[in-house]
Order: sequence, then C-alpha cells, then structure tokens
Amino acid sequence: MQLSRLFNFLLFISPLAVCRAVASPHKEVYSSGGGECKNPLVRREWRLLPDHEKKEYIDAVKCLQTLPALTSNAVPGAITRFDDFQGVHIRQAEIIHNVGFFQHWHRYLLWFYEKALREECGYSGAQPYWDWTLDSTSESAFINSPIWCPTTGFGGNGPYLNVSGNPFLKIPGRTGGGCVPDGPFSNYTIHLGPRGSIAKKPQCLRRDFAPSLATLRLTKELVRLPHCEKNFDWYDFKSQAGAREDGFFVDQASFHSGPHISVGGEAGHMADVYASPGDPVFYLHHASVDHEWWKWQNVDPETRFKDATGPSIRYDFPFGNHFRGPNITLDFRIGLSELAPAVPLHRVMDTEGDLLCYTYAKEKAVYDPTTKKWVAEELSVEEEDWEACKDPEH
Ligand SMILES: *[C@@H]1O[C@H](CO)[C@@H](O)[C@H](O)[C@H]1NC(C)=O
Ligand SMILES: *[C@@H]1O[C@H](CO)[C@@H](O)[C@H](O)[C@H]1NC(C)=O
Ligand SMILES: *[C@@H]1O[C@H](CO)[C@@H](O)[C@H](O)[C@H]1NC(C)=O
Ligand SMILES: [Cu+2]
Repeated sequence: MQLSRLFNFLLFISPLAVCRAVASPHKEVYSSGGGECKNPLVRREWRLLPDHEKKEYIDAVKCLQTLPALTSNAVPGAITRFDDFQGVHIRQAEIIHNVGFFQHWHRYLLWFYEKALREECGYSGAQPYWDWTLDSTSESAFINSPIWCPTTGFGGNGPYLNVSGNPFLKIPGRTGGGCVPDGPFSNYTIHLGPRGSIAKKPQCLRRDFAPSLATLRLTKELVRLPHCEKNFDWYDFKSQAGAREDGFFVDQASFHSGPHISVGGEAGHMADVYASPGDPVFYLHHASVDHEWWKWQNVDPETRFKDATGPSIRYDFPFGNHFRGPNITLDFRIGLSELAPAVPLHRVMDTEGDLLCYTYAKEKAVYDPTTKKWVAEELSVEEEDWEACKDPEH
C-alpha cells in the first residue's frame, strides 16, 4: 500500500514537476506547429483568491456582459459577448452531452471564455474553479458557501416559487426558483433560453437551490468514484452519470450533474441542459469538472493524454444501448461554431500543450475557524492519490 502510494505520487507529480522540461512522446506524433506553453495560467479555487482578485474576475465577467456579441447572425438573441458563449452551448447542447467528447468540448469552451475575459476585458488572472466538495458537508455549508457571497461572490438563491414550471425535472428539496436578488448579477439580463431557444427573450438569472441534494451529490466520495477507472470511457461515463435518454435520475447524479441540479433545482438556469451558461457560476463549475479530468489524466499522463474513447453520437453505449455511430478517436473534431476554429481532440488533451496553456494549483482549501477564513495548504500524497481505489469495478 505504502509503495503503491509512493508510486502513484511519483506518477502524479513527475509530469508536472519534472517532465515538462523534456518533450513527451505524444507531442511529436501530433506536432501541429503551434505555440509552446511556457507560463501556464494557474487556475485556483474561488475561495482561495484574494478579494481583489475575486473582484477583478467578476468585473471582467460584467465587462463581457457589456461587449457586443459576435454571433448575432447565427444567434438572433445574442446581444453580448457573454451571450455568445451561452449561445454556442445552447446550439450544440444535443450533440456535446452524453458523448465521449463532452470533457474536451467543455474544456475548449472554457479556454475561449478565459481568453475573452483576459484579452477583451483586461482580466489578468486564470479562470477560477468551484470545488463543490468543500460545500457538501451540510446544508448550511452549501447555502453559506463563499461562492454565493453577495459582495465577493456570485450572489445566492432565488426566492421560493411553489411551481417551477419545469416538466422535465423533479428535484426533491428545492428551495428557490425566483430571480437571484443579490450579488453582482442580480440586475443582469440573460437573453437566451430557456432550453434550445436562441431568440431574444430577456429574463433574470434564476437559482433554485436543493441543499439536501448538495450534501449527497457533491461529496468527495462521489467525486472519487470515476477516478477509480483506468480507462477514459468509464471515467467519463461515471463523471456524466445522471442524464439518460429516458430521463434524469437524481439518485445517479455525478459530480458533473450534481452541482447543476443542486444549484439550478428545477427552475434555475444551472439545471437547464441547454442554457446553463447563462449563470456565470457555470464556468467555475465546469472548471472544477475539468480539474477532475486533469487530475485523472496526470495520474498516468503517458497513457491518459492519449486516451479519448466513447461514443460520438449522444446516448450511444455506454450512455444508452444504441450503437449508431463510431467511437471517438484523437482525430475527432470539435468546434465552437463561429467562436473558435474546429480542432481535433488531440489538441486539447494536454492543458499545457501547443494550444492550451494552463494548469491547476497543487493546493487545497482548508477552513480556519479562528480567522473564519479559507487558507491554502499543500496537498499531501494520500489526499492526491486518486488512483488508490478500494473496489475498482473495471
Ligand atoms: C403549491 O402549489 C400546489 C399546486 O398549485 C398547491 O396545491 C399547494 O397548496 C401549493 N403549496 C404552497 C405551499 O403554496
Ligand atoms: C440593481 O438595480 C437596482 C435598481 O436600479 C440598484 O438599486 C442596484 O444597486 C443594482 N444592483 C447591482 C448589483 O447592480
Ligand atoms: C465503441 O466502444 C465500445 C466499447 O467501449 C464497443 O462495445 C463498441 O462496439 C464500439 N463501437 C464501435 C462502432 O466500434
Ligand atoms: Cu454543457
């Protein structure tokens, strides 16, 4: 056990700390003449950012919400640059979920969102992430998470609406549903959605917290399950669990869908498979989903930077029982419509490759009850040993 721990640790840290200086073999195979990643942006957990960095991020998002859209020709309701990103997600929602390139597509979207914040809105930091596991210890921990803080966060829950108006989802213990009344986005007008609608339809940002669900579906144990998988298709399937062709199964919700429905409930934007990027917290949630994939990849980078498997057609096996299309390969292409060029998956496998250039801080957030502040601590070997799995199923 100790030896395997050590071995795993070496596997985990070596590519980050040591091997970055040397060429890794897969890069020669897929050299595409792009740039070189010398100073990766370091993505950190939201609550570990100093307040002035939190403000800088939120100001940049608000800036994106004032710049004119670039995709109005294709998305009539897109008014702002922020809408552009929500719009491309709405348009592609039925092909990018419950498929093998779900992780890749969302990683690519986030990269361009982070790029827009930096290049068009003067943001100097990296895209932060929201580690939901820190807020899953109790209902009040979830409700009082620093992420919902009205002054240094994204605002909180909407007031309770008895009838959610959502025929597709039944979420036990939902507590909100109305317009987010506080925080920096309480006055923002979302233009797109609900669901597949890309016509201009002004609406407020809605949240519908389900705190009891958050204590069940955002836990460290749940996050750990996919990490037990050695092959990407099963890691990915378990990360996306919950949504099926015949409906959404709350009791199977994964660390991807769990936060969507714990924040969005029935009536909130985050629970809308199409329009969820209307809530700015979507990007912090998906950065965390990406962080998990990054951790999984870095346990065995030589293999896992080249492992792209799973169906190309939504709900094909293992997401459903169909075998309608081919499985994805590293040459399968994804795109963001007018927002970014189509690229083969191999370009987004390595976050420090010739296209992407970011990493995640090797730290964890710890609450200090005396100062009532979250502080960063270095991760121990055991904590980051995601391969130690007592009961591997595959
Ligand atoms: C909620 O709405 C249902 C159906 O309209 C109604 O029967 C019920 O009494 C309402 N509950 C509350 C607490 O208002
Ligand atoms: C929202 O609008 C109201 C009324 O115009 C204003 O009082 C409030 O300060 C605004 N809030 C934010 C976060 O901009
Ligand atoms: C895709 O991969 C699965 C195994 O994960 C396999 O059962 C299936 O036959 C493959 N489909 C095709 C079209 O090769
Ligand atoms: Cu999505």
